Amino acid sequence: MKTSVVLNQENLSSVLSNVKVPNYNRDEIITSIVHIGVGNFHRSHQAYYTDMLMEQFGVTDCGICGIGLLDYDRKIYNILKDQDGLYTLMVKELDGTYSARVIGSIVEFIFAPENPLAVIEKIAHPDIKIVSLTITEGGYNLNEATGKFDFSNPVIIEDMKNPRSPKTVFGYLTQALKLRMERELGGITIQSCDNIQGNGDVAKKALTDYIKETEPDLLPWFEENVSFPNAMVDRITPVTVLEDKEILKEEFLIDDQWPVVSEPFIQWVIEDDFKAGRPVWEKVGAQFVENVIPFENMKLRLLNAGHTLLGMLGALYGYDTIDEAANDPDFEKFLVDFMDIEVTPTLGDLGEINLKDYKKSLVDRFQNIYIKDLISRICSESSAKVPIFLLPTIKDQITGKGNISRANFVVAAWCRYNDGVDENNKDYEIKDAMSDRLIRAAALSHKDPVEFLKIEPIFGDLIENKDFVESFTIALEKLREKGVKNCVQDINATETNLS
Ligand code: CS2
Repeated sequence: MKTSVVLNQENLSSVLSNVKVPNYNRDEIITSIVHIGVGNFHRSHQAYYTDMLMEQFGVTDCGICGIGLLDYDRKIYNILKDQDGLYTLMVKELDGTYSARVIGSIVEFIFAPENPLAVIEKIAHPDIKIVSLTITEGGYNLNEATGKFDFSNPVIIEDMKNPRSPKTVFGYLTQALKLRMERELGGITIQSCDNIQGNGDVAKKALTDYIKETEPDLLPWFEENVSFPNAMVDRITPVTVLEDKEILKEEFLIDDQWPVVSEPFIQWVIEDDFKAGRPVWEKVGAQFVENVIPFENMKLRLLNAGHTLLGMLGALYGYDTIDEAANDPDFEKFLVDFMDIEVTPTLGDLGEINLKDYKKSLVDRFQNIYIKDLISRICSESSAKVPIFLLPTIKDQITGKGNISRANFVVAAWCRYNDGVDENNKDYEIKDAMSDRLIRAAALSHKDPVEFLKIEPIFGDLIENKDFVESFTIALEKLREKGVKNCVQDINATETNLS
């Protein structure tokens, strides 16, 4: 029996030939990108694109330095340290087989809680051209309803008191940018890779607010020298499970402590606004466009909201994975109608994009039985996701006097989800930064559904819209009484105006 090899630089030459490994000299790579938030998504997406550039085009000046900001990041830091920054990307192909590739583009890693000054110095290094971010939808610290930076957040208060040992991305960036200004270094790009409408604009807004309050003298330099391109990012990247690690060990003879698994599909559409230049990611499939907003709109409102829809409905019904929910014919019809009747009218002109094909491809991706994307992943942190993925559709449909029964039902399902128990009486955990408030509001909603809509940072003034409130109330009461399946079937059977 063949034995597996522990993944590290030295062992790369012993890796089986059916696995692609970095053939470039990693010691020669110059780091020009600092990435904050090295989660699975970064590893299946940006780090992969960058690895392809190094491998196929011999580009040597776009190495990535990963930064772990949170205590939670200690695990990935330790693992990547043990593995010399290497990890395996396992793509689950459409026929259920895996293909494996060792990614080498992360050439450095700093664990911020252990060494905050090293992070500030790194971002202020003259070679650094881009600071990219995957800090999650909720990480931008803006109140969803008001759009204002939340200065009451305890970690922000801490950062304002201790600027030299920050904890948040805003504290770090502000200190590092200040150094760059003092050292008269050139401009830099801050590149958000999170699922947010206008993610670059949002990052800019949040950081501007923070700088205004804490280092106002930095503002003129900041406005002149820092750019924030918007981007649409896409690749479904489920949580890595033990079985993935075992398959990698048995089939590919690689012993990797934390491989990353993804679907084959990948997309990255970016506004070409980089202050200090950028890698030629277009050579490996990224698209550079002038205005990315329509792409973002389409992806967030169809894919991400579609995920939330399947996640919430599926969770209540007792499914564990997105493919189970998406292959349930009732939920599939509900999803397709939601996309066609409620989202499509809000998307405006999408130029060249063939929306029909795009929507069809989404259903196929959701239904891929090999991906096994956990519903618990999709439903986590919904308080940050729903206002971005779903509520804009409701607001636009209200304005355009369109149908909102499905989107509204998903909001009701989300409220019901926060009861913490599915329709088979099985408990699950509500993983959400706002879990206490959500659970309390869901409990109160048994008496009066409107209680849930009173969560101001999420719903803002939507509560003032009579039609929305009324249809939410009916949907929630009916859901609790008849169960998700019956309600979905009823909605599926209704006549709907496709105008
Ligand atoms: C998901 C996304 O977190 C979620 O709710 O919708 O992580 C989704 O899988 C990615 O955006 C796909 O690109």
